[in-house]
Amino acid sequence: MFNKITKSLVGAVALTVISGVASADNWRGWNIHVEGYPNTIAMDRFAELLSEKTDGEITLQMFHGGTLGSQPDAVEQVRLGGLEVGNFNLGPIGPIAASANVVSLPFVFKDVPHMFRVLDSEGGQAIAEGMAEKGLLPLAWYDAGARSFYNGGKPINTPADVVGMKVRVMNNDLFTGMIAELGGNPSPMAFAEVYQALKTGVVDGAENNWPSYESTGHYEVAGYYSLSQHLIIPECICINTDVYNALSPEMQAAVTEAAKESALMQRDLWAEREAVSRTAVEDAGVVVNEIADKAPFQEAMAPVYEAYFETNPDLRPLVELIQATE
Ligand code: BDP
Repeated sequence: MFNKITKSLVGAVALTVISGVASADNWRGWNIHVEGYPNTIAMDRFAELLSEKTDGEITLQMFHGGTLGSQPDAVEQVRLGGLEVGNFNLGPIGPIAASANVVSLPFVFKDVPHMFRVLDSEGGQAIAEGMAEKGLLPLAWYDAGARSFYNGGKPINTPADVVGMKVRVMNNDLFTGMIAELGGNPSPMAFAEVYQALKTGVVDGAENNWPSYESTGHYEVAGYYSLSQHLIIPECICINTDVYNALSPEMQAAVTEAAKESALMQRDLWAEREAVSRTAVEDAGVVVNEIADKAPFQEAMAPVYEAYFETNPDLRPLVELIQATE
């Protein structure tokens, strides 16, 4: 009996080796958002699809709510292979991959559909290649809407309203430059710290899209939301480049397919959540204002673009390509 079992076990192991079936890969994934947020739901779906499409050969355990650390730290973790995947905003990736930084130039995209048209074109290809070279291969793009300013004191209508204001930004020189050119005091800070900083007056304001403004509770402590829509930055499901390259072509296709399906789901959920979040904060008493003339904000960004081109002269054509994309 024992012998029989041993024999069949040996046989099974031999078969596994012959057919090249590796033992399951257990991946770990990072996400900053809370339960119920579109990205959280879509990353969980990505994990399910990964198992389904790889017949369980790849499994992904998601860690939501930034429990595995801040976004800049997690970006490094995925690059170095400490984590396999993450849902990242391209803002904090720009300082690492210069081509990915084009999407963080203020007002570079006309609107979200324009951003996706660029990402689906050779522009997106160039951005993706630049990221993959730095160890972060984007499998698919998520929507993160447009970011606008909010603060606790008054509506913002002109750059003069930003003068002297302490504004939290994500870690990226383009964002500190953006606030400085408007006359404000930029304060780069981890996402998790912003609520307390707004509440205690360490900063006067911040900037984000509707869903994050709402899900973080920032609207409770910064009740003026001014529709500047100065940044439209995509997000990725990013994978460590070496992990991806080590997969068989079939596995690579399965992983990419899972990511793309997750992204389609995320974009639908995003559209719904933007409206729901806006209504929720307005019902809670947030004062929302349109900015009648955004031109002064756009014009103030000229030095930010100049500084970017000075450091990255070779990326001028990519920016021009974006601007020329209909
Ligand atoms: C949210 C992004 C998230 C960023 C956050 C921030 O989805 O990745 O960490 O903004 O402002 O919109 O830090």
